[in-house]
Amino acid sequence: MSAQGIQHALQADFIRDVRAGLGKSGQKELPSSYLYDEIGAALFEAITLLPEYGLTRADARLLELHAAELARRLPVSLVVAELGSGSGRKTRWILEALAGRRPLDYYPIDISRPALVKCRGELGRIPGVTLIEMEHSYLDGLDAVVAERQSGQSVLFLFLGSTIGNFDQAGAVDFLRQVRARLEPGDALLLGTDLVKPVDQLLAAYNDATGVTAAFNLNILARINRELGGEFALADFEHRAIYNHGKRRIEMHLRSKCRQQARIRDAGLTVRLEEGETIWTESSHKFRLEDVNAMAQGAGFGPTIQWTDEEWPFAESLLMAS
Ligand code: AVJ
Repeated sequence: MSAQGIQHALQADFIRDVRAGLGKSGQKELPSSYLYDEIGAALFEAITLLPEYGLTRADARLLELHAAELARRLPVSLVVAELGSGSGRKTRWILEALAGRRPLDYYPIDISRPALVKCRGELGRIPGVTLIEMEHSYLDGLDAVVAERQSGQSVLFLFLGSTIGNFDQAGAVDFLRQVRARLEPGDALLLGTDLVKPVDQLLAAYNDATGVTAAFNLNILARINRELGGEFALADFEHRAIYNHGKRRIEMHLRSKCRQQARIRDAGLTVRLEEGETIWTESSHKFRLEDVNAMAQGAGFGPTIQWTDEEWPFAESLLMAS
């Protein structure tokens, strides 16, 4: 598909998802993947620097600390592919440790072109690492990477930052199963998961004092205004992040401060909201180690090696396809 064709298809998906999520009665919702346009990605980068949000620092600490052991446990003939590369900063430790053994190809997979450009800026000049951008959805990207593997080569997939926590429980296992189906014995998935921790710590991380997370959340409406001719008045919404104890997840919402309606021209939709009604924009599940192991097993992975951070409970799990 041409670059323009891709843009067109992405726009059609956005319209379809906005119609489905905001056009229904009952709890309105938007898929959290739409939080990450170029502005949203920049706001998320700012979140990772906040003192209240320890998740990304814990992820990076673990990868730096255990990169050498990770390399020892994996075949020398290896390619690395990353799902949703983000800024790519914490991936550096892994690539340096692996390429110290033998040069390797690194495939960042992302549907966002600006994200891939940033990733090349961050990781494009590591000695022994050839970076090959994959402008694809996760599973299409996985297909493309395994199609290019040479015989005798293993693949390490990276799914870091607890992005798996955005899926609901069934969705997470289903996704991991689809990843597993593309792997062969000797391949592996390195999975980052944020762990259950005291609720006040979690609430602070998603209700930061500076208001960056609020801006990150509100940007999804601003994006609808920019890209779909929406007329949301952002001042009439407020950021809400709550902890759902039963489901062990943070839920992020946009709460309507008044009874209102907003037209979205390109979706042919007028959204009506009562005072206090919310649009649910993200779930961020928190895991216990046994949850991670159960997910891995349920998806058909073999033995798992785990590293955890004590300062900000977080786990890195190496799921082997055996
Ligand atoms: C990138 C999905 C892991 O769930 O903590 C940060 C996104 N949302 N603050 C998370 C996010 C609000 C983040 N993930």
